[in-house]
Amino acid sequence: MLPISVYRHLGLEDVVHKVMDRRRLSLEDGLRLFQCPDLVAVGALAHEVRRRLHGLSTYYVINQHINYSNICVNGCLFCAFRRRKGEPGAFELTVSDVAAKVRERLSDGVTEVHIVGGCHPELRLETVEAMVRAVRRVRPMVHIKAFTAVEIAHFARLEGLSIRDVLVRLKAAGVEMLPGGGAEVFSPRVRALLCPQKLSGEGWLQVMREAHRLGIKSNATMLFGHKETLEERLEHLDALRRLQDETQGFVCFIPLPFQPKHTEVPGALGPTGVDELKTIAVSRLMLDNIPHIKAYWVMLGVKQAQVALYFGADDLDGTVIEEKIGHMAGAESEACLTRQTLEHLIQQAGFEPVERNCFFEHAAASAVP
Ligand code: V47
Repeated sequence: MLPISVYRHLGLEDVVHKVMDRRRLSLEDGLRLFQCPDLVAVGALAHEVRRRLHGLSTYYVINQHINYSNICVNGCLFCAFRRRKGEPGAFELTVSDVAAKVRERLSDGVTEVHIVGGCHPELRLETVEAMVRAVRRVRPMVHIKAFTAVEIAHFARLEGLSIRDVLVRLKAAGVEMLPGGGAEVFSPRVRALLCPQKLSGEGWLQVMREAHRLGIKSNATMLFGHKETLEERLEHLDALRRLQDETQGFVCFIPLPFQPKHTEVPGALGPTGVDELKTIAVSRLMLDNIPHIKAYWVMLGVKQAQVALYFGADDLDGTVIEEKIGHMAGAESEACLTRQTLEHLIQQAGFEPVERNCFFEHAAASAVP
């Protein structure tokens, strides 16, 4: 951390004392951090917390993303991935296509398969259950992280089932964890502007609450740098923090910088580099009960993700292999990274690479071949 006189000069001495005493920051504290002109001072404070929690360990995962379909009824303006059924570029994989994608990577040491799609108007729950079972058959020991809270609520509506029943069925099929997507920002104002058809913020939190109660851990995200205010970002973080107090079910938080290309958000450019780093740092400082912060290289770019390790992030995500959501929105990052590249990025930044599974257990200690 920088000398306390620096923080005194910036009017943040009380915030530093709260962080050092492990006291919770208020939304007002968060706003002062966001408004602080000294990025390095805010980053150094977040780095202090990151060092306290994880030392120099920096996590990565050998994973495979699979999108089973981009057909979606929601029409979110920030999403360049979605298509209507029959529109050029729309796709949907069959159960055997999904199995084939997993089979193609059998020699890669993948420990996590991450499966998400759109809110398809007809795809039945039994089909997605079959996809999960097929992944499990092809790769019995892999961890399956699948379906956002938005997809879960969509399956429930389509099938006339409760959220709980959908989660119970997917868990029985082999889903072990939910990814953090679909949260966007919870603000009803922003959702009315950008994704009025989508599950509400309250609905997203309720799905996660049910999942956590069933023993299904999850991640959480925040899409930032579009139409939201700093206050709305902080309210989003606070809502996650309050649910985490209740359930302890969130493993990792992922701030997702908005990629504007090919989207329909009027006038939005996406966050600047400084805003990305400050948002990661403020997230680390506000989310005192969520253990991990991910610098998702796909959306940040590999170089910025590496720098983010000094601004509160302790995870780089993984090999990914085939990413569509960010790249269809113009993300300029690589399509995939190798284990060697991830380890090099971490080591070159002065940290210690630790291969993890989706629960952040050391991968070597888990029973994955
Ligand atoms: O839900 C959509 C977001 C999410 C854009 O849980 C966009 O481990 C930026 O959630 N610009 C999907 N973001 C990605 C995601 C994720 C990724 C990696 C790991 C995990 C995890 C979760 O991407 C969507 C949406 O919030 N998104 N469009 C865009 N134009």
